[in-house]
Amino acid sequence: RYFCYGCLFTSVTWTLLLFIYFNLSQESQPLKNVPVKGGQSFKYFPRKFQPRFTRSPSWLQGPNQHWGKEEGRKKAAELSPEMGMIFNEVDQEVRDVGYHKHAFNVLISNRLGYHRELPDTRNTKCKGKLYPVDLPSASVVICFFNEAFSALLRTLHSVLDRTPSHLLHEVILVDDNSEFSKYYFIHEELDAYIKKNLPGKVKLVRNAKREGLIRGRMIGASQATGEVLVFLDSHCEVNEMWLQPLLSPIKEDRRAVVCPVIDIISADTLSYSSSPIVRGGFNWGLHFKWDPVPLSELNGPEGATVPIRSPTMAGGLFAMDRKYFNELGQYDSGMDIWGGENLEISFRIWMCGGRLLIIPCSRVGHIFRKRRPYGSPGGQDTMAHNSLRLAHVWMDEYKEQYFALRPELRSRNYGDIGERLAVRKRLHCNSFKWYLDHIYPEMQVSAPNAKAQHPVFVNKGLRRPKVLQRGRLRNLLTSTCLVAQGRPSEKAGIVVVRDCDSEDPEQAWAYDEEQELILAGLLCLDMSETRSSDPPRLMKCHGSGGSQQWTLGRSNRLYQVSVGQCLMVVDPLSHKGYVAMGICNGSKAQQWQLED
Ligand code: LR7
Ligand code: MN
Repeated sequence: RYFCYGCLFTSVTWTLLLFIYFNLSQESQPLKNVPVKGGQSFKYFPRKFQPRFTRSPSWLQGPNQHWGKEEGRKKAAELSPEMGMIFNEVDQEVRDVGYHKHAFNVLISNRLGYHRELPDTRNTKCKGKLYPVDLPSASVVICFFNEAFSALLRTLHSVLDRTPSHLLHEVILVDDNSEFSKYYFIHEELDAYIKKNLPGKVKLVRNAKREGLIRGRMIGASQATGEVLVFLDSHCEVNEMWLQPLLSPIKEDRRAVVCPVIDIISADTLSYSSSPIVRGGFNWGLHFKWDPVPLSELNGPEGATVPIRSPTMAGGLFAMDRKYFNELGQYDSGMDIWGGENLEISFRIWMCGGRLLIIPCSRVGHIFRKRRPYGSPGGQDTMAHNSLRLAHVWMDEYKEQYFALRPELRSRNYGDIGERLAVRKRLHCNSFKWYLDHIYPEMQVSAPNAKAQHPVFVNKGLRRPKVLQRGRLRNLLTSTCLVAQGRPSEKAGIVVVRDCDSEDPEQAWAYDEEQELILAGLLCLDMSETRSSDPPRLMKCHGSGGSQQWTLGRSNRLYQVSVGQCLMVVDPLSHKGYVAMGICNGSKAQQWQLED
């Protein structure tokens, strides 16, 4: 009998090929159809558009083909609303995967690059202030998990660009065991970038397992050797003269813990805008919230430029003497991933002899997202776990206020808090009642507060933006008009085109200075932030741009800012009148006129 060498060769080759195929396709597998909250699936692009096997896709790294460096360097406030325009499938993929993975517009972030000018949002009186030259040196600690490369690099470069080098001792980046992904982050690449471009002051450490931002910061702090620790989130941009006003009160009093004013970087447009001056509070659900600053704090000849006492901090951005941070008990290392540590450190600072201040002359921008794009490794509610620990250590009898709102947590296990109770004892801290009486007298006991407030809406009041133009919105190809499908109501609904009727009040659109399109004086034309394949719909106006921001521009196109596409009639011959978003191409189906 003879052996079939041909058969052996064929089967070995096939096995090998199959093996290689499965291994290589593994990486893109989970990205193809990722479940999102609410049970729907998020469809990615067909595999041929996925830049497979490239370790360094060009679009992860700074501006891409249509926007050069110069465009990105322009002042944030003057950014063209078309910065997010989608030209091809790669742009589309960057945008959609970016929103899914990061909950902000990564396409625009990449196009901005790593450096940009920012509007100086300080009160003019701040600009004349002088600070001592011999301030303590700072170690900036930035902890991150799965951060978008361009956002992280812009954070880092903004610090390097805007900090006098004698004050910047070092920057410590703590990679909290970010997952390997060609879509957002490759640790080795960041390492290589730093070694090549930023030797010296920037140090990168990587956690062997995911620790969460609380232990992550403790790890960063333990490596630091500067006199002051400055913590930042990984999607910030520091503004002009940001550090000196923070260091100066610490030099005067080592027990002063200071926060900059947190300016707003829009998650949809990346535009940078000034935040009103507010201070930190909390509610009995143990959620952080912003409060107006009491007049008593703002008085004095210098007005809104002097430090403001704040009952709590938002958590991400603050500076503190390094030795004092250690003396005061760092953080509670029994807290996981995200949440609660900001109230814990705030209570601890005030109750144990320190002061927590907001410094109006120091400005740092932060990308505010509508949701957190990651969970905890085991899916636990870490906010509840962490809040429970803080309530048991710091809140004395007032923890009952929390349990009244969260009765299910009363019997829940929160681990060992012995070390934290020892900290409280060692530092001879005041009671929680003392804190409420002296630091947060505004807090209502027993009447639980409302939900946490987003800073964007604070002080915005009831001002309605000015209407610039009114009329029907007619499509130039079909000569039909954009209306609500069914009656416009408080509920979300899609829009379609129907025969124009100049008498019909439900075809009346208003275009205002915030670039909103409002139908029948009631609802705004809105695009879902995550899926540009969804049709546009009518929603309650939220007043913060992005998904409700449209430009009525060149060649009559109706361009949607956060989606990067143009509104078009889908099938001009059909009576259904469906409209959708599509890549802007100037065709008649994409031309609209706002007319009487
Ligand atoms: O497992 C994780 N590991 C991390 O390193 C989870 C997160 N992180 C990093 C993350 O990459 C980011 O740099 O930790 C940082 C904060 O996480 P975000 O940006 O997802 O959270 P956030 O901005 O909603 O968080 C606010 O509340 C948190 C409570 O734990 C922290 O205190 C954040 O620092 C804080 N951010 C701010 O205060 C910025 C202003 C926001 C407001 C109000
Ligand atoms: Mn953040």
